[in-house]
Amino acid sequence: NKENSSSRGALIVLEGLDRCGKTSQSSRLYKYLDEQGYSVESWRFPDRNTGVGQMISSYLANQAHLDDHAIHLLFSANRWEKRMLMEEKLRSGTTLVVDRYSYSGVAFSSAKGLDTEWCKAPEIGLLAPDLVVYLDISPEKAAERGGYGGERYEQLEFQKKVANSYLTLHDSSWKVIDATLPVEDIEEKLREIVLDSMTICQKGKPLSQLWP
Ligand code: NYM
Repeated sequence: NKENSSSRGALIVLEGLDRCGKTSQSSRLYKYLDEQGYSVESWRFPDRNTGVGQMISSYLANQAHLDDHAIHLLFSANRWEKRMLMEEKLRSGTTLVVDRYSYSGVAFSSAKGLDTEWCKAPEIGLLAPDLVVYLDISPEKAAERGGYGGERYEQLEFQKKVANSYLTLHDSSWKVIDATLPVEDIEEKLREIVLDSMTICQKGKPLSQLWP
């Protein structure tokens, strides 16, 4: 463990369209950091293991039908139920690599036509990421990747709307990586920016809250 007890871990978030490669990059990154001896955990949202997560999961599988606002609030609640643990982990020096976070929440719900500010409101007070990495791919290219699974939202026309919603959320602090690069190139770029962010956190960067 390369970190000392007084330094905190970093909250690293990966975002992007469905099939942008987030999940495999998250696990590669986790594996690398773990092998390097860092205290690190791999998280994802939705976290389907909780009670709320199971409701979300059946919604995504089209087994449950919910009002757009109601499912939005469930996705947010799913983050809130993990907030305390998230803060404990970070303060105790563990870096969290998180596959999707509040930005997915806002991007997917506002793509359905919900008001962006309304979508952002329930996220207020959740921990702000130290780093947001957006794996950038066009909806068309993403759709070519062996097709989508059968879950709700996994359709080209909808993903185009999600891509536009993400654009409105980007700010200058986001790091954008071309998701069509070879997997190893993406991995290398990701490692570099993540290690930078972890160093800044170790040096005492305070935790902050959404929306900054
Ligand atoms: N999703 C994910 C949302 O609509 N809102 C959220 O807050 C989050 C975290 O769930 N299509 C959507 C995006 C995905 C779907 O995510 C399932 P994954 O990463 O495929 O398990």
